[in-house]
Amino acid sequence: MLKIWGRINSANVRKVLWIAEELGLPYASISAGGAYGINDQPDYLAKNPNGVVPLIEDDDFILWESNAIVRYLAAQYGGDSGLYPCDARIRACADKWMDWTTSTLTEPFRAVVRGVVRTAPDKQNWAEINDSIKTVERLLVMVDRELASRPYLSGDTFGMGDIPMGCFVYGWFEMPIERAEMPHLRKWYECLKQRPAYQKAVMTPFT
Ligand SMILES: N[C@@H](CCC(=O)N[C@@H](CS)C(=O)NCC(=O)O)C(=O)O
Repeated sequence: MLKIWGRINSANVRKVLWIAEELGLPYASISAGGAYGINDQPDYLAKNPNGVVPLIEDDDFILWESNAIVRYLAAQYGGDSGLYPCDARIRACADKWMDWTTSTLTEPFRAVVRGVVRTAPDKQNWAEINDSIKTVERLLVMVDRELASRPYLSGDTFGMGDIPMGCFVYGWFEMPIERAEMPHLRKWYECLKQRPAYQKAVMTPFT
């Protein structure tokens, strides 16, 4: 059975749980990282020398790097679901949003989560947090614009291109912060919230 290593409150782990749920794959979720540890142990490091989560074991196939895992599972088990688009151009656009989420959005987003959710209220530095919120907002405006002209980041139908951003957007809308109005982003998020796989894998306590 597919094994998914990683604490479920990590956005990168949520991506993998979500695609597994979308595909209806049976899997075992193994807590690791953060307070669970394990990811600094030799056995784990032998599988992922980066010492981070997520990691999957699909029989004897081991893979780390969350977007690569989402692509692999969608390609290997997606059949004609469209989760892994066949058309090279549609797939390239999905890839673009997946990689942009990781390369550009993740760091400023993490700064907001660290400041708001993972820092005790009496230690929070709102000047710094607000700077990070502004950076994230400036980036999300690009996503809002994209979603003005198409229903999904994967194109006309839901697909792997929606998965990384969908995991971050959950945190964005659930954190107790003031947010600029982004109607297309909000509409897309409301749409994702209707998906049983999103409810189960992503909409878990935001800690
Ligand atoms: N680029 C990697 C980043 C993985 C990463 O930074 N994972 C974080 C959690 S989101 C981690 O393992 N942090 C250490 C820990 O949780 O102990 C990926 O997308 O898989």
